[in-house]
Amino acid sequence: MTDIKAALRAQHIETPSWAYGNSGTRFKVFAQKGVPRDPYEKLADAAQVHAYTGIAPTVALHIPWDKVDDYADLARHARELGVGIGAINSNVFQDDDYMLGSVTNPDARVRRKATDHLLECVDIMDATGSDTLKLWFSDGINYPGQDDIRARQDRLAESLAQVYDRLGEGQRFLLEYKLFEPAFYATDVPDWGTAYAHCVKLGPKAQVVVDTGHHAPGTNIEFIVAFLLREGKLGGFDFNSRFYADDDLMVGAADPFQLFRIMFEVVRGGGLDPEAGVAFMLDQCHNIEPKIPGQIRSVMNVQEATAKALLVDREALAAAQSEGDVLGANAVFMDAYNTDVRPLLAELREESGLAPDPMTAYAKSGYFEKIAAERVGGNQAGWGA
Ligand code: LRH
Ligand code: MN
Repeated sequence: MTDIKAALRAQHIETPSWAYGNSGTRFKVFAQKGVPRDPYEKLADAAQVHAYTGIAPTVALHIPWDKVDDYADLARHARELGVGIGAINSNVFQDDDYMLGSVTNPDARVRRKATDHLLECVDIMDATGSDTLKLWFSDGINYPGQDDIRARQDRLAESLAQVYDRLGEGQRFLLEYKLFEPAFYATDVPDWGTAYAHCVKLGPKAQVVVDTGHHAPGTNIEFIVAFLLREGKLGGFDFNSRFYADDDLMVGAADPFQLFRIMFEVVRGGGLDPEAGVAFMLDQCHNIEPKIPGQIRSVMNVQEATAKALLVDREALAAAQSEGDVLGANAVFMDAYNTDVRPLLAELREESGLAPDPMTAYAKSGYFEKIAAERVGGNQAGWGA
């Protein structure tokens, strides 16, 4: 049990700055009380999640949603709050110039503009001490014939190579894939295979990020995780859950068993070891639920799935698998999944000087009432879409 506790204590989940801002769908973005007005307030809210869970010490930024005059000062503010700046997310999906694509756009001027933004994000990594750039491209086409699918891959590869060459010592980028939306016929980085192929061509500083909401229904995501880990190309996760498309709901909320299966392949593949360098990031939107408790619950969902994955009796599983004992092997797997790990995690938190139940402790803290009273006026943060 000590190893399991040690692994759980070392767990590191990164929360996204944009989860603390207003978000919604094309139909409506519902504003909520106490929402941050700037990246400094977003970091303060993220620090609450770390304060009560103990395992969320970094915050991913999104540029320009988190644009500030002095990024080094923002990083200093984060340190004062007891958190750090995590992945820097580029944004080449909200400018009118990118209607027909960003780095894949037929127009070289637009491609230059997009690539320059990606390079600016590396400058921000230098200023904040972040070692990870996360690249997601909304690029794609809506109608057959609209553009040359092959030529767009050439343009993508050219831009990625420029960014790759700009990366400094200890820096890397994670390429994110997504099946569709906002493009509805062909997306230029639609699946793990396309992302993997580009990353293999570029080199060791390029890895793949698995956003759990970006697959076709029925996709076996844990297979992709096992494969990428084996290849040393699993750079990280954008955790969320969904019932239909890219719903960005709380991770584990829609399918906790899938999250367990994913975390089992992470554990089995050595991905939980800090030196494996797998970034466990949340990428979610709390459209109707309170933001900070939503993040706390999400961190706890990953922690519970991880604890169950660590409880799988690997020896018994391997024995049953080698004997071809199908039901026996499945039973070993399900025993772990059906184990209630909440007492173990409550004990772990108390041993780390934390309250056993982060949700109750945060609710009792009065922090929400404080920010709801203080944060009046100004522009609430959002996607700026
Ligand atoms: C795209 C995505 C990407 C982010 C955005 C907030 O759907 O998953 O990771 O840039 O959400
Ligand atoms: Mn994502």
